Amino acid sequence: MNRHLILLAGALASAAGLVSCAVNDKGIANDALQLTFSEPASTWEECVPLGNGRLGAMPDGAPGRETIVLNEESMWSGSEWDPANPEALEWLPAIREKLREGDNAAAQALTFQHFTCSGRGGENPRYGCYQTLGRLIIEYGGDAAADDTYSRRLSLRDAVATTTGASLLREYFVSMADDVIVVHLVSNGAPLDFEISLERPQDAGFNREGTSVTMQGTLQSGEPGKNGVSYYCEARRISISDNEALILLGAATDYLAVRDGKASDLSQVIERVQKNLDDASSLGYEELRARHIAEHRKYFDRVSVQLGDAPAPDSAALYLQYGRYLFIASSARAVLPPNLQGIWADGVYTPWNGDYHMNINVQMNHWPMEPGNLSDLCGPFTSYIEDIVPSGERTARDFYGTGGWTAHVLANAWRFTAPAENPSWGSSFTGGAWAALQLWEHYQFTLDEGYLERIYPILKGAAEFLVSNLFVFNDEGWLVTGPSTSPENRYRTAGGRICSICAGPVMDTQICREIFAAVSKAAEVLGVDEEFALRLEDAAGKLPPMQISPAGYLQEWLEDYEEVEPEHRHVSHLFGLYPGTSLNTDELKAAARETLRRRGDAGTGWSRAWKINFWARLGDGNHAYKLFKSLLEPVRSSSDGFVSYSGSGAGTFPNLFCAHPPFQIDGNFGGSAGIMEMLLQSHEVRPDGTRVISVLPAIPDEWQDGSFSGLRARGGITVACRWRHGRIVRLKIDNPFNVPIEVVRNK
Ligand code: FUC
Repeated sequence: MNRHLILLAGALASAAGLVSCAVNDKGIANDALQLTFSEPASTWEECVPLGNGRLGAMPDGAPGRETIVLNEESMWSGSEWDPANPEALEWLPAIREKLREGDNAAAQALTFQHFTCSGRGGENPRYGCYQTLGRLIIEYGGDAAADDTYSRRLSLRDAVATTTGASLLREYFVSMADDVIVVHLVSNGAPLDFEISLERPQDAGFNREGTSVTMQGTLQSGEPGKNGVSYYCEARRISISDNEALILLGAATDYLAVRDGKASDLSQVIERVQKNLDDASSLGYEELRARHIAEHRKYFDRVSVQLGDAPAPDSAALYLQYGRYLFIASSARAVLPPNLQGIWADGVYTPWNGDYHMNINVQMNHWPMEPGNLSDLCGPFTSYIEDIVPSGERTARDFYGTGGWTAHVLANAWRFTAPAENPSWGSSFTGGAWAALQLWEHYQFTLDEGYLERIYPILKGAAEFLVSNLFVFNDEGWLVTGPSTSPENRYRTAGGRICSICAGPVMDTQICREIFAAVSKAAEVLGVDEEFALRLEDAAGKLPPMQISPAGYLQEWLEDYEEVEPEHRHVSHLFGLYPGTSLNTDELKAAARETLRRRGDAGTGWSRAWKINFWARLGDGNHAYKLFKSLLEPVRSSSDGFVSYSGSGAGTFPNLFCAHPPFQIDGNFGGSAGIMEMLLQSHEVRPDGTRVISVLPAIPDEWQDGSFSGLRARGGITVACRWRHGRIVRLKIDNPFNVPIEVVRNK
């Protein structure tokens, strides 16, 4: 067998292990909510993730020299800078004129030349990069080889990982209650013998004092003479008896002080970390563990799901719950929202800087939050968006000469909102409005008016920016965005030129329509801004119509251009199908179906995850399930790259992390949300305001039997359902606000 096949066989074996572990004769019982492995992790993507939102840890379970990859959510290099480019605003009218004339190639040339930020974007050292904190190394003495009794496990319900074998029992968790990383070691043979150390390839100084090891340093700010974020990390070794020991690790940074321009004092950070460690060590292991599990279960136990009775269907329940698990573990105590790798990065230079891409990724990271009954974890994303709005206002003013706020594609911990780098992808400016719509979802699910009041300025500012930037495109008076792109896709002009820049990409039009509608509705609920709402309604009436190509698909652009890559990973023009709601007629849904057929079922990890949601919204459970299986395609990383059946490397790593590739967490979240969307939908509202609660709208033939409870629907509603032989036998709808609803039982 050549190396490629050996690796592939290994990947399949692990994936099979994951699936079977989730099943017992009662379906997915709580004790089945785990990932199990019979060997130590040989790659990072086999390590299980633990986290409390702020701190992340991934132990490899190695017998002799164990490595635990560490993360702290605010390990960001770089610093804030003003990326204004005075040329941009000067050239904007000329670029728009070229777009109006239909000379997109000329508009593109001008945009590339003049309409991008100063100092580039993600390539600027000041843009920075999310970085791993480092590694905790545990070296075990004695005979440490993995034996027959070896196994590794992650319990999703406990948020505790375990390694057994070689006479050593190891447990690991990142305490949700006490904010430290905990490793517990028990030897049932010879007395414990181990050493701990910390590692980091750069910007780190190390110290060892008694039973503690420490690491501290300052990340590069990217600006000469200016300090970046400083961090402190300490690991303590606590001996309980000859056979039992504890390792406690704490870490923090001064990110907030640096970001907010306040005096930063690392000694305060150190004090905080040491207080956490003191408090945790005074508790004792059993109590630490019990407090952690109780805090985690407060979130995790709200939803239970069982799907079908064969191993493969149950992998969908496991995937759904794993998405919820990752969301809790990357949000609970967080200040920042999960980035492209959540809080589980293994490098100083993370892919795409580990930032917040705004043209699908950061929004997808939040899709499972509301339906998955984790609404109360909306804090990090809400405050992140609040924090970037002033920068987005400057971007609106400096680049477009308008009010409101906007964010383009790249966003980071330093409030970057400008059009970045290459306008072929960087010039899309609906990222901010899309993010605002995700916040609006929180209101729709919870009906929390206090929250709506808080986010109303964000919604309004996003709409204000767009409505002020629409320009009249043709004699019919269509109002369009531009210069813009249909995220990361390209088309051929009539003259055969390959272009990306255009006016009025369909996704932008849909986002305008949906943010305008959201703001009108929000203004009505809050009893404010009647006139502004009328202005938005008027503009919405002038947006271009959705156009269906003679070939039956929904057009991605105003013209029916030939696509350069018909199977492109982004399916931006179906924004209005999911997460949006404006593609809501039978005709548009039929066109969306044809669009999806042409796009195909492959793509990057997150692209497959998005397609599960699309097919669920189209009510096609079998196709949604096909996409889920394609998302689950086993992938293994090796020195040869990412190995998978289809050769694309996209799918799922042995630890169930989504493979873009490389690991990108958006696909986990999008896939988890997709399975929920197959079980329950609540986006439709009848003209009289009645909300449609659609139960089992898109389940595959394989899920003849199943149940779920705790899934949330818009309107503050919680639903539980059981079905047997393809028929609903129990349905419980908890509607505490007595929202007018129409329940559609699809089975
Ligand atoms: C978007 C996608 C890429 C990748 C990157 C982080 O730009 O088009 O596929 O996911 O974000």
